Amino acid sequence: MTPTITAFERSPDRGMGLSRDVRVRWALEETGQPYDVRLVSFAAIKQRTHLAVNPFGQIPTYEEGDLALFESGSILLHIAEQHPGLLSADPHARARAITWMFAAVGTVEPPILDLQTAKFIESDKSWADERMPLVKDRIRDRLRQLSSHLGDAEWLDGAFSAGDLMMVHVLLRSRPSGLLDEFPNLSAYVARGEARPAYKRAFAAQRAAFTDAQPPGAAN
Ligand SMILES: N[C@@H](CCC(=O)N[C@@H](CS)C(=O)NCC(=O)O)C(=O)O
Repeated sequence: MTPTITAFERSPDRGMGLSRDVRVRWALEETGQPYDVRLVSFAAIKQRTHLAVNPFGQIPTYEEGDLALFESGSILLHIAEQHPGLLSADPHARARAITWMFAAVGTVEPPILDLQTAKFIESDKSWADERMPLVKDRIRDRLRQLSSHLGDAEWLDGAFSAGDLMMVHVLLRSRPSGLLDEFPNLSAYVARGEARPAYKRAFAAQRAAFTDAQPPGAAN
């Protein structure tokens, strides 16, 4: 059965590929699965129909028959477990890839999200400027640790996996700040992810949804 995912009809990232439906689209593309997209507004995700699928009123969601999931990590794991391509058949390699998925969302993503909170929600506070270097340094700490682990390797643990997919997408969110560029091996790692045909298809699909939603000229 073809799954249906949700994505913003007008993504706040203006089609830059940062919204979390992209990681789900990417996983579906890597595993060669067709999918449908239900484009939703910010208002719609706070309403009862969407809250029945995601109680936190967020995208992405994933519906497949009578299965309804939320949380991009859980959705990715479900896709990777159902279809070959993102998790090794070797139980240990598989467990390590899942560990990297958790590391991406649980350890690397939080400080990156904190920077967005600092920029977009707290910037008018009297203490905002003072806090900013601390926020950025917390990201640097994680990037430095990840950079040191990755070294010259192509992917985090052998072949490309669901762990790399999640990590690359999480790291993409740190690029606009310039912090990713401070770690050339991580920049190159992200670029390798972006160069994958499946990523390109996922990115293009998300961007098309954004561009289609804009009045002519508005996306420039
Ligand atoms: N931990 C969740 C986070 C989901 C999330 O924050 N989604 C954003 C879009 S990328 C959203 O829906 N934001 C709207 C809101 O939180 O009101 C996941 O990984 O799926």
